[in-house]
Amino acid sequence: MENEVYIAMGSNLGDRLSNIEGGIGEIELLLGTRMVQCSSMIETDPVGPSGQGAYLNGVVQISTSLTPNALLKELLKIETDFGRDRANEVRWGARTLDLDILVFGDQLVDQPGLTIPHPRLHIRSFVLIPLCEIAPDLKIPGHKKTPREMLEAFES
Ligand code: A4P
Ligand code: MG
Repeated sequence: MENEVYIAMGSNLGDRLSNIEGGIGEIELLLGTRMVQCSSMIETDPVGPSGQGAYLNGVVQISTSLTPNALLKELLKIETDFGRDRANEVRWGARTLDLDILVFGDQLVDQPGLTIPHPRLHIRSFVLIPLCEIAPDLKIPGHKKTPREMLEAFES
């Protein structure tokens, strides 16, 4: 069985665009997975500790037969391939590549290392702007609002 999955991408260290494009290339190669849509990559002000550079952010939609846990494992591996060093990071600090699962079909996941839908997606404009570009009317499990409505609420 295949699921439609949305992944948020972010980078603010190193060659940001090549980190993100490289990440997309690796996601496309995952077993049982195909790319459906890619948003534009937008430059955003950092949210979190000061002193870090601007981010490039975007969202991709894939269709995959992987399970949520198997996909997370692969995404963590791809982040590491692109130089992510979690051992020396501060929370919400600078990173070469961040891959967060936003939505996984109609599934709700709440485990120690994995929460889906992503718990902060509705308060992050750097996620909502690119998500709205490719899926403004997406039905998000556990949420009443669509991405478009979430962004409107955020902007008002
Ligand atoms: N994890 C749990 N749920 C998920 C999920 N749905 N997708 C676990 C991916 N991972 C998930 O990840 C820590 C652990 O979360 C993982 O090992 C996994 O087991 P992380 O990447 O270190 O956490 P994070 O991404 O730094 O934090 P989080 O909580 O996702 O917050 P944000 O909101 O993504 O903050 N400013 C701008 N402009 N653009 C950004 O992209 N990103 C952050 C990160 C801060 N400021 C930013 C940006
Ligand atoms: Mg992350």
